[in-house]
Amino acid sequence: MLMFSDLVGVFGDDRLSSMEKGVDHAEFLNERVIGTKLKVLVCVCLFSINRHNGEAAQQGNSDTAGSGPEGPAGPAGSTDPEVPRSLAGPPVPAADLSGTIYIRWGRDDCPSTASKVYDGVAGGAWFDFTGSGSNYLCLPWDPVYLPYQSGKQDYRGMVYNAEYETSDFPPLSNVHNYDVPCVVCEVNSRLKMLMIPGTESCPAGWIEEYDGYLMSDMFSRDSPTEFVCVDQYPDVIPGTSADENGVVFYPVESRCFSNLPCPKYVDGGELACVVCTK
Ligand SMILES: [Ca+2]
Ligand SMILES: [Ca+2]
Ligand SMILES: [Ca+2]
Repeated sequence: MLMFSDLVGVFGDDRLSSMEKGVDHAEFLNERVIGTKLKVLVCVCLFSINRHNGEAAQQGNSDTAGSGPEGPAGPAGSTDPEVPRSLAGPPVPAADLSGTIYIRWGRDDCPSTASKVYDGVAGGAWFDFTGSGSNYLCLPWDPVYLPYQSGKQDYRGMVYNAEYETSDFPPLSNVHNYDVPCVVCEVNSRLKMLMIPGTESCPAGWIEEYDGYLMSDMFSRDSPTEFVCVDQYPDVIPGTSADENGVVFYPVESRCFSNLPCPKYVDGGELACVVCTK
């Protein structure tokens, strides 16, 4: 049971002084309840005024953009700007949303449709090894090493230079055994890049970057390479005509043994290719 003495520590001096003047206990408690209700009423009124002011301000803003029916309440959010930013990812400048890159194999210059990122020397895994990677690499002329273990270790992949293997292919026989340059080209005004094998022209609406011959390692290797498009007019790295192999670039023929749509595809025809952007 609540004792009068217990109230001494709860109510202020005015309340205590009125009790000291003879207000009985029940009357005092009744006044206390009414006072509490008044406080609640004041809080509700203040909340309503604040809310009304907020809605009025919001209405004022929406009026400038045109008014409409009030939509459903959205999910609870945070005013902390870092919360929605982390959910949506960092803002990306519009300029970074456009552009693409490609490697022009066999050249150290980009076509007029693109700009050079860097040029270098083609490389890859040794043609007769069964391991390491299978893709051709465009290695920069000036490598920079992180701290490395000196000497040659067995538990490694291995990268070598690249050579054209085109002695029996008249259009490119002049570059046979020369090492292969490459260049990475950047296109800022188009988003998409596509290498199309089997043709030397791009579909309508696409821009041709370069065309040439489809190439890969020869068919009988234990470790195949990828297919890439080597420029129709390839350059060479001067002074590299020695037959040193490394990773090698051979022309690629279409064959009609199975189900290519021949005779549109020529049995034994070295395939063209084109790199297109859009
Ligand atoms: Ca060579
Ligand atoms: Ca060779
Ligand atoms: Ca042929």
